[in-house]
Amino acid sequence: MILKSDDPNYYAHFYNNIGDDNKKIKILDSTLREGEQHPGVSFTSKQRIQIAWMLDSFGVDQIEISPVVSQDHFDSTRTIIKQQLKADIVAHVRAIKTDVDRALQTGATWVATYLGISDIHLTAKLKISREEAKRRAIEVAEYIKSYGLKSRFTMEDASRTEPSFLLEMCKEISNIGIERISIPDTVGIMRPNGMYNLVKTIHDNIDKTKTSLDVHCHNDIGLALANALAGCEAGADQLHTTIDGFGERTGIPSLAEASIALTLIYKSKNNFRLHMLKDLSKTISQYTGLEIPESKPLVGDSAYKHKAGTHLAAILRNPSAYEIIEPKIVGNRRKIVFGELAGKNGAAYLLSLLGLETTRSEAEKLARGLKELRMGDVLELYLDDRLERKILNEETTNVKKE
Ligand code: HCA
Ligand code: CU
Repeated sequence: MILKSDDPNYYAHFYNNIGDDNKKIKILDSTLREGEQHPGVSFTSKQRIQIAWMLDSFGVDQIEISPVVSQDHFDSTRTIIKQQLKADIVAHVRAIKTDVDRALQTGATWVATYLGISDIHLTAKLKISREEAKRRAIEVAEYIKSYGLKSRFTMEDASRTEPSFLLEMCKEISNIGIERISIPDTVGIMRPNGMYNLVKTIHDNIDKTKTSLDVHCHNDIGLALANALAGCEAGADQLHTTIDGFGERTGIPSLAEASIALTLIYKSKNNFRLHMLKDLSKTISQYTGLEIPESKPLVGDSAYKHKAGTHLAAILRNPSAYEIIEPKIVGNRRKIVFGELAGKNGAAYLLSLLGLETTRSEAEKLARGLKELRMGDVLELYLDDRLERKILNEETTNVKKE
């Protein structure tokens, strides 16, 4: 257990009910499949291979890619499988035999098939009955097993599927020996407690020695990660992410947020190379041309920027006052902003960086001057290692007594 005196986050962990015995929750990253479904995103084959290497080196458990989108995707999948990465490469296809055949041709050992089973998907998309959907699912699942492949079956639109039909489908698929079932909230309509109930019902009713559960939650109301984590609390042991959360519409949880949530506030055991997170995010932004919002948690440029005078005063003594995890852990950097909100402590620190000692009234004068400039933020500074040492060792923020 974490020692109270050492850890400023101690009481938060106490409320979060964190012990040392928390189960491992795995991550499947779907940047190469769901991520490419984001409007405007299309990777080159080279980029896909590089992303797969990076994700593998980061330490995700599974990497998902669709080999059926185009010949180019097929070739990328085949090449990625040939790299013999540590992560499982999951070929994601429709629940159709010909798609499974195509996955087989890539050399895949893991295949995920998906089938929309809510009434709206059955009528508006597939134009088949529930009975036909069940027949198709069983046929494809048995087909996959006949090749000795490991596989996942996705109950697409699970959150809007009639509960007894959903359960019946899950039981059938589990009995065939399919290793994983994905329970997606395809349209992002769940609240955390609802996702918990949905996953718990399935988890309580399937043979857990045969089948484990994935959760795949969409972010249409901004609850994707909260819902995915609730699903894991209810019994799922793997959640889906993409780098920066790209995906259909508003996407799914971001790898950075999910991996830090699991590590920091779920204490799920893993070997993630968290320091790669900022670079992963930068690489994806470069490849997609989509900018990472400043305020993006953990990897955004303002995730570790401190501005208000009261915050600066505390940060300059001990960054834990306003940071739950150090920026270098996720490969990001701490910045301080001097301007109209800097206050006398910020002003005194600014002067101390220039080698000037300040009295209280001088510091107050400078703080007032910064306000009267009416220029908002005047200066931003990275607190690199050298400056951080200055904060922590030299008490530079102490204003001289007059
Ligand atoms: C899709 C649907 C899917 C599948 C999720 C999964 C969803 O775009 O093919 O296979 O776990 O959100 O339901 O992404
Ligand atoms: Cu999805």
